Amino acid sequence: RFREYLRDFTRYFEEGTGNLQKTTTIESVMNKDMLCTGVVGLVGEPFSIETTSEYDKATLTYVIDKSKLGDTKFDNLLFLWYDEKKDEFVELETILDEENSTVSINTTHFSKYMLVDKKEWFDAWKRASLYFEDDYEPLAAAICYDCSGSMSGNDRNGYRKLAIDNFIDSMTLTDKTALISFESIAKLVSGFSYDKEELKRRVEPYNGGGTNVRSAIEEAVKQLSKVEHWYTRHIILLSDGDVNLKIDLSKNVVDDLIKQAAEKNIKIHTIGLGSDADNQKLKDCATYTGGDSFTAATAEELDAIYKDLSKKNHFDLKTLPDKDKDGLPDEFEVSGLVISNAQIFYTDPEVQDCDGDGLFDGQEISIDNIRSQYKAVKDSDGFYTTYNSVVFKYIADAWNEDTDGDGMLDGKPCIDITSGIVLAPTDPEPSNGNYKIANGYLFKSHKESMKNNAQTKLGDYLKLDLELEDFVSVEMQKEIEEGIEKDRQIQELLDSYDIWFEDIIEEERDEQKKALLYKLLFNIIRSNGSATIGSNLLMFRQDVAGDALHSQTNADIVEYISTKYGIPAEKLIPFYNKLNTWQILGGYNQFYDDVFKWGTNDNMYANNLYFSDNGIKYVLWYWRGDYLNLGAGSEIGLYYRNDSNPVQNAISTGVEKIIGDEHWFSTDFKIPMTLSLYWAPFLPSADKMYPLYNWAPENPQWWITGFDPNWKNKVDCINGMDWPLMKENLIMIGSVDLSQFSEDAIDSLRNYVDREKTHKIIIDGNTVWILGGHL
Ligand SMILES: [Ca+2]
Ligand SMILES: [Ca+2]
Ligand SMILES: [Ca+2]
Ligand SMILES: [Ca+2]
Repeated sequence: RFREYLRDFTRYFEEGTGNLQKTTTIESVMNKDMLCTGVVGLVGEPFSIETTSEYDKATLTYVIDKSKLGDTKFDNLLFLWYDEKKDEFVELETILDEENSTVSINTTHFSKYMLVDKKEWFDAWKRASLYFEDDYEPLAAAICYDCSGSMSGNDRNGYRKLAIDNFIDSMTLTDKTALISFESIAKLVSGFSYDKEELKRRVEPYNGGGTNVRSAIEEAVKQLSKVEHWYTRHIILLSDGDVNLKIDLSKNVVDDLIKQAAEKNIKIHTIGLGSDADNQKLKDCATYTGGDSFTAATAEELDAIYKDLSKKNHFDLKTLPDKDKDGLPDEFEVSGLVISNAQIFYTDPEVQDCDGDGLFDGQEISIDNIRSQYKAVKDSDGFYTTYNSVVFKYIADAWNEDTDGDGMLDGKPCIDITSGIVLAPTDPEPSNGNYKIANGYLFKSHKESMKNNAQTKLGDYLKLDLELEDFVSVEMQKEIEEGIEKDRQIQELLDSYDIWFEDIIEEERDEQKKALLYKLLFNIIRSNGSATIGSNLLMFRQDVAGDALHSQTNADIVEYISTKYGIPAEKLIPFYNKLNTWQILGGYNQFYDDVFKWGTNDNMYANNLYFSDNGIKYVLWYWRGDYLNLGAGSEIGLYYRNDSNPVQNAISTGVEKIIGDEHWFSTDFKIPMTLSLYWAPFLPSADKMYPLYNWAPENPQWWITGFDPNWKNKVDCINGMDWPLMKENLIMIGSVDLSQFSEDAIDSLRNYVDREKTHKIIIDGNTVWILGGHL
């Protein structure tokens, strides 16, 4: 739908202040930031530009390959930048140099920039402006508030400000308000504005002077005469005194000023405050112009009156018929929803969630933050025409379940239908691709791999399938034989000599034996057989496919014994609680990490996620690395401590005194967890992630692990090179279902993650996703 991308663009900067060349990064956000990618009339790729330098001004220049411009005329190239705060693409003064084929802008800040074909861009806004003018009636309200001396008695406690502030807050984004204060004279406090904060800041009622109502209405009529024709126009007049207008409807007397207001379709709403207000005149003004009139005995009543006025007069798009209750009025779904990049979406008024991604249409294209958009377009005669349209806020594509194509669905977690395994979290940024890796997206590859490789069941223990030759070399065998021969000779020697000689010979023999033993141990550790020894010590078992080794729960142990020895599982239940792996008994502390660090030659990464639930502290302790005999692996463990339990507290404190760091207990309940590990070198040329394992055990876990003994020390020859198995290149994806915990517990985890920036975590509902590696 968009023109061919002009990938051959080159870009450069002319220096501002500071060395911008070196400190600035330019990244294409094509097909990553979908709002920028979808800009109507886009030429080439949109770029995100960031710098760590301070500068006053920089020039951004594109060198254009004219042969690739297609239908776009060079003269029609226009720079836009994306104002994220206002959700608006802003046209920039673009310097065209056709001779040198460059297009430049001067800028004082960096952001997202792109080139568009000016004609296409403005034509799109012309089209967009056609939709709303008939139906859409935002409100323009001129608030005239009395600041005469008598107000000091009538509004001692500042109710005027409260009521006006609340009125301003109730404005929809397309409404606008002007502020006029008056006493003996009227003062324009603010012309029409959308800026609620600025308007509220300016509302500062005071008390002093007379009550010149006429001057206030004059100013209000003047201001309202200037607003665009599609606005409904209102004056909200508050006064506590005389009304210096000639009006008496009972005698058909109407002041010219009020007639003028009525002719301009301005409704005057009036509020008479206190006993001295000229309520009859105020009422006549309102009646003549079609407004409402109120009386307030005390200022306390003002807030309710302003609220009433607001409710009655704000044109609220949300009140239009919405058959499918998806948040979008039917007529907009049919006539089109314009977003800030000038794209127009059409959705089905009878279907809430057109693409079935868990987000209603109105959550993808939102009415909540709509705003007015004006584009002044110069025609060929040099005249400007203003086009107005209402812009909806784009969150994601209502017709695409994965808007940015990163594997995470717009509005719900991705779950495998047949197995029920959770494959990816809800996209935290549905229109901005996240976690790019190996020429693709992490979760896109992960989902594929999970579908093809996920293991759910444990199989057998790893068996030693090695001959002695596998870890004892020919030379060593010779040495051992020689050692035995030497032993025999030494024994003979001992037999024939005096006893005092024995110690020296004994020592010599020990040294030789010791050296041999070390050599043997070293070779065992380096051999494939060592994984068997390590995994059996830890009571690990292989998954059914033999992809990797995993820890088991006592439920797994019962299942294993029952199947292997034909004992019904029920009979094993009495022993169930006794069938614990030592990891359950041991708890966890920093000491294990230190051992791992040693076992991996520091090629490991560990981190802790803390949270608490009902006074009990929890930690998710996770780890990944290349562990010497088990190979590349990762773990997530759930531990807890209850410091109010005296026994636990004594144990923790005791252990902590010895190791100088925290000690935790393994939990006695289990929860659903998955764990996957990949290898992906940090290289631009890397085109895929290599799966080590995808482990989604059907039994819930308190501790999930996976080690692949085939991946250790070094990755053999990929792309014709040997790659070291660095922890950075090990990509971990774990999911832990915390549904068992309270909302507060998940909130405390969220707070912890927000504070600690060292984690790569996605909290999706009750599931926490733990990621690791160069992401
Ligand atoms: Ca609807
Ligand atoms: Ca949807
Ligand atoms: Ca969608
Ligand atoms: Ca996505």
